[in-house]
Amino acid sequence: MSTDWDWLVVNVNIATMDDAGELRDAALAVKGERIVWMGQKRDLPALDTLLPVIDGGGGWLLPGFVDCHTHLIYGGSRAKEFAARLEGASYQDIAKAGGGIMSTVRATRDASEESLYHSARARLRALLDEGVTTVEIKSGYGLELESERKCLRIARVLGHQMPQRIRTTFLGAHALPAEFKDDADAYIETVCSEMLPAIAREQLADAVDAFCEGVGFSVSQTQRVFEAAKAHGLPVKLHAEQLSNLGGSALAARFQALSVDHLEHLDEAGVKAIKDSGTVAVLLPGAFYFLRETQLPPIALLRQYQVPMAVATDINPGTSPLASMLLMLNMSCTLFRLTPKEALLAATLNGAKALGMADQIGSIKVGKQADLALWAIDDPAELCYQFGVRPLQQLWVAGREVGGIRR
Ligand code: DI6
Ligand code: FE
Repeated sequence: MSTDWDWLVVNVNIATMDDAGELRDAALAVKGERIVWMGQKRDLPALDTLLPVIDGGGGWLLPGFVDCHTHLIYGGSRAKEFAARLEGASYQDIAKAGGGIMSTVRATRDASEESLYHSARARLRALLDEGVTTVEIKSGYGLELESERKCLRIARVLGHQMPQRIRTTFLGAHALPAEFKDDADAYIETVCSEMLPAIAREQLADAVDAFCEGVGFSVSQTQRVFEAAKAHGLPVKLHAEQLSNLGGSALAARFQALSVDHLEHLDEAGVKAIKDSGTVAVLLPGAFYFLRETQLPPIALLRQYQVPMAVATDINPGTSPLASMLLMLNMSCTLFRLTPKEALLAATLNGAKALGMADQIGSIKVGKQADLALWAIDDPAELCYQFGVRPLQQLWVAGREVGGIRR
């Protein structure tokens, strides 16, 4: 066996999140951006003493977490709306009165690029401190071309400036802007024939999403957005079945959507529809918790039909102002009753699937990108079980060290 690698971690256990399962007292070698060797420590060839060797301290190595659903670029705050909800107003009431998403749209349109950049950067940093190495960022608080473009460009800049991998999603069909009041079809036409083509031309989006909901857009409006996305060669995702069941998931399945997200009101027919399309079910326990929903997503059916489940933060100012993947792991177990194993798979490999990146990231496997988190824990379930401590020792993206408390 050759020793053609740049660095090595030893004295570590590995939760691969792949067919190899868990390896104890293992070692892992990286060359450049990739994992090139992994196995039992006793199988390691004699070491070149000049090689940098990292002592894992008997902890656990996991893939970096993938946060596959965020809206983390936005202006303003919705703390006042939070207070109003505590006095009895509902999320839908506030939206109907012009607050909710629309208040964030006004704040985002008015915000300078610099302030949007810095507030988003702080949220990304918080994720980095918890071992998140890939983040999806949606637009959807601009709702007109210039502002949508502004947010997506900032996301691209963050992808260059911050250590994480960033994937962008165009969510022009997030809400109906005031300029199109009572004419959602006309707005969808603008999304499809003006905004999406410009954004695709500038390569500002890696995917296209929509909010298919009573307070969002209908199934047929969503279909038009998906057709436009397809015409531009962009994969689709969907906010579906969050507050009611409109059947958006079945439509998404017909378009081979990467994911359908939220899903509290998904029924068995919807689960059957997505089971064969390779579509990931993205669970967002932060929004469920923050809106104090009572309808649980159909976890037992998703298990029964073997639909891959991912978990993400949904970071946004209205329904999930919670920039913590560890909190989502905890809530996906306490609120949705996922097992810790399911939750960890949901935050790694299945998150990568929901972004169409599972061939490169999301599990620890020879040939994949070395996006790795070293945790000072005795059992991976600790990452789901406790909250408030962050036992992240070291973090790497593409083989480069980018975080952890050992630095
Ligand atoms: N569903 C959500 O939970 C967020 N967007 C969406 O489509 C809420 C966005 C907000 O309230 O600002
Ligand atoms: Fe969302």
